[in-house]
Amino acid sequence: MSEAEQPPVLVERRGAAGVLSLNRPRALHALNPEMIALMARALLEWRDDPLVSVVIIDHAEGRGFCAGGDVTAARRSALEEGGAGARRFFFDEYRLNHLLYTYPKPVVSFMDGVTMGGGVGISQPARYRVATTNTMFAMPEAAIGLFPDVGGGWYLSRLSGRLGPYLALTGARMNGADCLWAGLATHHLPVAALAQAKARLIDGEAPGRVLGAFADQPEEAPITGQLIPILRHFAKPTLEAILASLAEDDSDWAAKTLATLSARCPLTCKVALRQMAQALRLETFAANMAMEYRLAARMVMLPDFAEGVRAVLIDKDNAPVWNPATPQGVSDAMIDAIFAPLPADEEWSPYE
Ligand code: QUE
Repeated sequence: MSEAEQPPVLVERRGAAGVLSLNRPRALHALNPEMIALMARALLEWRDDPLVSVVIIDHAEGRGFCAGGDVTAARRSALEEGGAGARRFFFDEYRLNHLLYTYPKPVVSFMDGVTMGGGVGISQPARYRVATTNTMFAMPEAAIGLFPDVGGGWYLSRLSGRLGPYLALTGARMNGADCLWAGLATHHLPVAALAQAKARLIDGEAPGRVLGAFADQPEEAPITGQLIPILRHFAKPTLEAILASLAEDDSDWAAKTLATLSARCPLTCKVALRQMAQALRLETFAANMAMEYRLAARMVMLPDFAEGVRAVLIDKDNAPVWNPATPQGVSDAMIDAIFAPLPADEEWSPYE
């Protein structure tokens, strides 16, 4: 069968496991509406299927795990049809994220490769999260004028120190050892052990036992060398204060981080900082996803999203022109409007 004839998620019950294998290798398994629908339908079915005791989420072939969501399609929807399709995509994607977060059976995600944006959204809600030497974790939405969605506000705001705002604003990459250190992964496995680990899950062995049996101790996490400057600068209360703090630090790290932040979308950065602060105060993941959906419904229609996707993924010039162009140009009133409730009939709600 050629790739065109294969479904973009391979859905299979194998032994005790329901297996969801992302299968869009030419897009690094970035999620499209069909993939969301296939996963949601299988998970709703398996929820009440006594033959399924564990769910595995991985990628089928080639490099993995999942590069994000189909943001070029969302951009097209925003530019050509008022964003209805993009809003439907985010609505359904967040329902899938929430279904996984509240799933009554153990879910095991294998972050064996690039795990960005939408890939974070389907791996972080899993009770067991496996990192490897291939893991490259990032929330890079500030580069495309979006914001760290798919539960990003919930997960990032709950990381230690000021790691969350640092990752949200810079889009910095974390490797498998970093993910294990931060708690974004529960286990680190050798790539050579993944097939055996999955086979034992399919045999019905308890996930904690299986992963514990294969887990290894990775090299020291590189992120641990940056925690002090991250804490010092990213504890500042505003984007302007973070930038000023970095500018006063004459280290190479500060200069590099300042250069990175100066290229990021100012509107996204301000939205993300407020999102981190608010998400930490929310009691439920559902409330977090309802908040994120308000942000997504607004942000997708703003010029920065179309411009960011153009610059990074379409023209690949990596030279977006942001509007507003500076942090000072982004007023509190603009941020307030993005966080405001939607009309009641447009608000997000989870599956029953
Ligand atoms: C920010 C993002 C995404 C991104 C890069 C960013 C994103 C996304 C992709 C992506 C990458 C490779 C592909 C693809 C999509 O890149 O969401 O189809 O082949 O999906 O800086 O949010």
